[in-house]
Amino acid sequence: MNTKSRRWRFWAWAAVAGVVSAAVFLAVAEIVALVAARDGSPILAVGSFVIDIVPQPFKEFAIATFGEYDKIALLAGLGLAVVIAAAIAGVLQFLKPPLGVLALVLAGGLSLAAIVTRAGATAFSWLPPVAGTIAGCIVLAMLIARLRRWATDATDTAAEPAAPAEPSEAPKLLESPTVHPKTPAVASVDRRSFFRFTAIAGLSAVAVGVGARIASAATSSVDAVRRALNLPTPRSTVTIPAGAELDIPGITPLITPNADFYRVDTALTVPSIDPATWRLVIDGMVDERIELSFDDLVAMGVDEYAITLTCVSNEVGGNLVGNATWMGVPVRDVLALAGPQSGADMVLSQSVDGYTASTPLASLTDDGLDAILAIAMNGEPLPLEHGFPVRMVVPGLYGYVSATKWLTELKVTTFADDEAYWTPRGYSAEAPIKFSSRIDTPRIDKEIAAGMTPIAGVAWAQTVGIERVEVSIDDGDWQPATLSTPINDNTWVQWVVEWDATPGVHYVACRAINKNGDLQIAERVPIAPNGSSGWERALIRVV
Ligand SMILES: Nc1nc2c(c(=O)[nH]1)N[C@H]1C(S)=C(S)[C@@H](COP(=O)(O)O)O[C@H]1N2
Ligand SMILES: [Mo]
Repeated sequence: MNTKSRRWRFWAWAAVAGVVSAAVFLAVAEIVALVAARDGSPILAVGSFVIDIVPQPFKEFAIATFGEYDKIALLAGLGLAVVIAAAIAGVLQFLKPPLGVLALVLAGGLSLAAIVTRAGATAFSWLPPVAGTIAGCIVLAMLIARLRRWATDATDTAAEPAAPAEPSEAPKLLESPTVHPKTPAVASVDRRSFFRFTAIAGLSAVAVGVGARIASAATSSVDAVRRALNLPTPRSTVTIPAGAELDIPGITPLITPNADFYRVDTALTVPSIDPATWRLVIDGMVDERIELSFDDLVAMGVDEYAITLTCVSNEVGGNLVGNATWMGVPVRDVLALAGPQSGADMVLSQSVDGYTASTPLASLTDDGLDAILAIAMNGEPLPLEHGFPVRMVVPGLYGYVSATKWLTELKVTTFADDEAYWTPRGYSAEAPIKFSSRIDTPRIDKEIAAGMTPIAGVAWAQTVGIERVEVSIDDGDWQPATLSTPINDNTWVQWVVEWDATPGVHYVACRAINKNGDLQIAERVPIAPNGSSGWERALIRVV
């Protein structure tokens, strides 16, 4: 073997040793996190940190490209970055110890910073990254020491000038090969020792790391607590009027099942909160700071509400909108316990993971608006990913300024004094939902047969209500659609137009008129800073 390829071989093994050390780092951190501090997982903390700092256009790109898998894509990207950085650390340690160990310490320090600065960091959050760093450094130092011995022996034996570690030493080796009475057997002993340690460290890291993650998922008992939770009987329930649901194949169901309900949040792992220990704090500009337990909240009396939730990121024709029945307590009743002071104009709702939303105080105290703290969704306790045990739901406001999940605090304040999560990230501090309409069927991507075909969809104008939906085919006259009977003005309605489809390609457009007589905004604008607008125009192929 020539010198060059021999050197590359050692570099490659150094890179492998680096990756194995990083795996040991992560595995030890995971197992310590499992035992001592669940929030101390370095990879998740760094991932959450990345979510918070990436610029808005990149976030939109990620959501557009990976959709619901954006978080998996983020973790995969992060994993790749860890592998590359770890490989470099391995090579550094091989070339110039203790450079690689120092790099690992630096990486550990960064993950430590990401962990302890996160909202909800606990007293022992620092332990997992510190333990992981120590273990990773020891393994890296041991593996590379063996690799360097092997490299030196191999070089001696072959009398090649390829001492990979310290090139300055190479001439010496070449000059006096006989002063090192090494035999090929010695080199192979060191080689075996390196391989054995690498394999043991690598395999145990994978086993421990994967085991810890699985155990962590399995023992997050909040899921069991949720399933065992007895919901109170609501004082009033939602009545679904006759004719509320049209019988049309392909139309969105009137009530979105929980499993199909869109999910949008910045949480890399779903927070698990036990309702038994959950507390809601109402503070800020209030007469009295109040703390409520889950039972306190439920004891205030719950009612059922039907409210359609909409995400500011919903594009024209998009599906980041869903309709559910929610069981909850009016926010105004909860705020009244604390007594908001005059001068306040905003409530900053905060989640256990540090997410915040700014909602106008008036939207929460208005008697005519059903802003609620919800504990149930479609007759079940809130699903974990939809905010268990308590979230806010406010009709007429985009989710990011109102629908805080895993709610822990309501801070009565002012728009002048406080800023919510998305405000410095390119979105408006206040954002009422722009009313809109959507075509569900026929689908743009599916040909249909000529003949009578329903064109149908949904339309929403939360707090105001939909008066009319109109459809235009091939830029022809706007014809009124038949509407389903609305549940209330906070929910979407379904609409349908019967169409005699002729073969060819057709444009179908829809627009809504709300009960104030306003026409849906025609101008196409992007989702930032306060929601998309424009009429949906679908191209339908008829054969
Ligand atoms: N804690 C927390 N709550 C949050 C968010 C978040 O990122 N974190 N996202 C908000 C946004 S942007 C929307 S649209 C709604 C979505 O609620 P869903 O996931 O239950 O549909 O939750 C809101 N509540
Ligand atoms: Mo959203």
